[in-house]
Amino acid sequence: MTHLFDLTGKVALVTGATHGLGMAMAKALGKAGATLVVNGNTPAKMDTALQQYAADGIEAKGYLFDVTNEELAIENIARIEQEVGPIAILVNNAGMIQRTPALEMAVADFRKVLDVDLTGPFIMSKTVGKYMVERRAGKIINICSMMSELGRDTVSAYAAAKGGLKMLTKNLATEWARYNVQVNGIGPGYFATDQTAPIRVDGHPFNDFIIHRTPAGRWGDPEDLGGATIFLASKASDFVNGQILYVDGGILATIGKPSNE
Ligand code: GCO
Ligand code: CA
Repeated sequence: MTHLFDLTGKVALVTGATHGLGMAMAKALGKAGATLVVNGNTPAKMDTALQQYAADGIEAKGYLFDVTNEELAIENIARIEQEVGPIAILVNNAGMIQRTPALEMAVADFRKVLDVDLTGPFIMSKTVGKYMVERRAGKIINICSMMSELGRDTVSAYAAAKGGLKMLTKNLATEWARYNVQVNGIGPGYFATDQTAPIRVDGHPFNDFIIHRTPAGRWGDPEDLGGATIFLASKASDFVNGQILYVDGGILATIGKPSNE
């Protein structure tokens, strides 16, 4: 059975993989045998990241470019295809969040979040998808969020973008399933990363709230995403199309419980 999950020889490109969930998912793919290509947008972060991959026994190649710039995406994808090999797996992970109440949110900031979290994945999927459709083979994994399903104070742009990314996933799955390209998503619950560091500090009311609100009773460890990532990147999911696999410790399964229980 294990050959179903074997990624040996497959080129996997993970965007925003210089840290956090992107790095954890990329490492899981690397450990399953994939040849890793790491995208980032900050030169200093890339150097450290490649050392961290190497320390884990994973040889990764880094490509620095902004996923919201179509011209750069086209150019860099062509280079990766030439220099590393045909991209078999694309993980659209690069993203950003801004926590501001809607009434105070500048429209320019709203647009920026939409650009990074939704238009970026579209640009990358379109660019890599062109090669995948031609080859009649490919796996695209869009990193969604609890905010693909739920709202919360201060994250209007992020929720709009992640809800949109869920529907982009279903739409691309619809268009490309006939070409043997599977487009699916992962919806992480609340994970211990840099992104959540400001709301995770001990004593912060949100920290206690999340632990209480999550049936598993804890923040996710980035390594908890490895299995879902390998599944959606491998032969095991060849007839799975347009699904969002929520890895959330049970958050979406429940309405929650009173705060004193
Ligand atoms: C927030 C968090 C979330 C998480 C994650 C939840 O402020 O609510 O940062 O947005 O990062 O995406 O699934
Ligand atoms: Ca991040």
